[in-house]
Amino acid sequence: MNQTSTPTSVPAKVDYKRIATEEAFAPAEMLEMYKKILAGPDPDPGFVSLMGFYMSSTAARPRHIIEHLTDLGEKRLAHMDAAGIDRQIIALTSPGVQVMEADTAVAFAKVANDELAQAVRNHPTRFSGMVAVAPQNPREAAKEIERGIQQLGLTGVIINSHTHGEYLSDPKFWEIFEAAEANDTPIYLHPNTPPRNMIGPLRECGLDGAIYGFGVETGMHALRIITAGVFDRFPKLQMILGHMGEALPFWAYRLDYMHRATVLSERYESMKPLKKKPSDYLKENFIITNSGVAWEPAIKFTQDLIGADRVMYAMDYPYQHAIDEVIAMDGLALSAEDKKRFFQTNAERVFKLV
Ligand code: 1DF
Ligand code: MN
Repeated sequence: MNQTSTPTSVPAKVDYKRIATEEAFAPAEMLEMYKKILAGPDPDPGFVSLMGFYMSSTAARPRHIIEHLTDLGEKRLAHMDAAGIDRQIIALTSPGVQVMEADTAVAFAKVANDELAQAVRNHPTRFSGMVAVAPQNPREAAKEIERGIQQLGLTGVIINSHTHGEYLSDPKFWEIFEAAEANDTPIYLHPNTPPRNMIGPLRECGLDGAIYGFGVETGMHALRIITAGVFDRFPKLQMILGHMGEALPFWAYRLDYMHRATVLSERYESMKPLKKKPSDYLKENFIITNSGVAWEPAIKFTQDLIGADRVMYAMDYPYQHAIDEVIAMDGLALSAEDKKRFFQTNAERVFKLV
């Protein structure tokens, strides 16, 4: 498996643009702040497991990742050229500001967004960027969405799943959804490690990170947003999920059956009737990327469920920096039209690139 940048071969020239939609960056200043949080009292165990590891390991993959997370210039562009990536949609890496204390998070989100916006201005044909927000302060998050979209020229909002163990299904956060809907911009719900009260059994066997814990936590988060009625309240809101929808497409039948059964039997105060089936929201309010999953059966299954106009390409640079996967995705058995949708035109529509 190609886990670093060493190309095994070179992607062919193709008649579509390759737009990679879940690509990460980290300001060097944020990594310094992370060091302090890690050295402080009782840091979040998921944060220790994830960033504590990447920032201290001397193994090749973590060193490659840390070196390239902070670059928004020539190194990144050279890697994009070598992998045939025309444009990256860049977001503040997980957990972004969400691991910080509220006031610091609000202030640093602005710094990170200014830095990303500057990189996009420097390389307008190669980079686009998403707005990072601090859900710790929903009012400020809503204002930052407006500033990021209307003034900084960013596109989309990145939220790295839970914030100190809290989920966006709680109405206290819904100002954020209101702002995204009002600014007609999608929210990318990106993984985080599971929170303190969930991580135990995953951490003890090494399954808390991107291998599985990310997907369990983020899939559950998306489901909580659906079952809380967020899309009945904000019907135009669009959310993006990576990693083939964190497996939710595969769950769709069971979710629909059991949601209906649970609601009808009035089992939980917290599970109220919805206007539509859970899978209907997946089809109408979600866009799914194949970040981390360069695998044709999963991509085709998801296209069958939610439509080929809702499934987009992502690489997850620098975490899954794998040129052989670009070549594999060029070889997907799709019509020329659907291939172009997957790599290019869906992203252009969703992020308003043209
Ligand atoms: C990892 C994977 C880390 C993804 C990430 O951000 C990330 C990893 C800290 O492999 O530890 O975004 N990913 O999306 O798959
Ligand atoms: Mn990612």
